[in-house]
Amino acid sequence: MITVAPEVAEALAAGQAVVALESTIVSHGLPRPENMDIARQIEAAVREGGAVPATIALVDGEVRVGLDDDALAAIATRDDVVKCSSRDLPIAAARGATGATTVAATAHLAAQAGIGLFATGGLGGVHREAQDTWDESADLVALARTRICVVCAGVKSILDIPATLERLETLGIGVAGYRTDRFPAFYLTDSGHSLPWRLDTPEEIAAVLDARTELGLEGSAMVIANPLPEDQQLDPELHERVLRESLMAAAAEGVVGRDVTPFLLARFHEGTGGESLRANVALVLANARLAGEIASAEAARR
Ligand code: PSU
Ligand code: MN
Repeated sequence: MITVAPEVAEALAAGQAVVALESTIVSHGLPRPENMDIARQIEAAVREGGAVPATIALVDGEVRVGLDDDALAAIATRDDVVKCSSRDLPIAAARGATGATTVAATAHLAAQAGIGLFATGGLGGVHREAQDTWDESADLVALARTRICVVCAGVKSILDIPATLERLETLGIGVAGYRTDRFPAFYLTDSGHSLPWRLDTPEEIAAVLDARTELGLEGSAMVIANPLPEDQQLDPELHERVLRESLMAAAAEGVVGRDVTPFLLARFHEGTGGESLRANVALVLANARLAGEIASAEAARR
């Protein structure tokens, strides 16, 4: 059920650098029609970092690791693309559905295919008011049991960030800042929370990943938090205002379950006059490039 694109399969067989990319950001996280071009830019950023990109999605029931132009276009433009977390994969696959994979589902499939690096925008996590709604992304538990290193700009700023950091700690998911000891907040450079570890080069991160394996801790994920430079972040006041409006709209419209995150991201893209989109693209491209560099550093150690 898993088809690996020839370029990706060859790179893996030769021990070369490969980076997995998720597809929910393309189908549900970015507005159309820009999403298609941005998806290509993300893949190009992985190549700039020295690795082969492998965007993962479900196309007509087939898991594809590495998408050709037609598959990418299907994910970016079709109206029947389902947002698939890990638990949705078997049902969607058996039914022949077309689905975009979240961080949880992508991390799982990447590890199955033997890919160790993964780049995304921001992880899912504990939602605000989760004490009432119990809304916590499956990304967290999936990362707790998956052999992967994820490069991201922290967790999405729509979430309860301190609660998410506590859950990452409980679940045994390693978190380190890239050239910072401050945890980023997706559109914002600094969430106001500090990190226990800071790593400064792709080589240093590759050494940590090797140590993880040697210590028998490779069964869980390592998160590399890569912040947007301050001059590229979303204006914090604009962020605060749009966030408050978006959360109120979600509550008023009764948005629940897997629709919550796409709803809030879409509100941001509308409510900030394109500013959140600009920041989102900038941070994903930076993460894709860094993941490519880490994958290269890892391949060089092999
Ligand atoms: N990062 C982005 N945009 C996105 C997402 C991440 O920059 O759209 C997606 C990822 O696929 C992530 C999902 O796994 O949002 C989280 O959704 P939920 O909160 O429903 O688990
Ligand atoms: Mn949820």
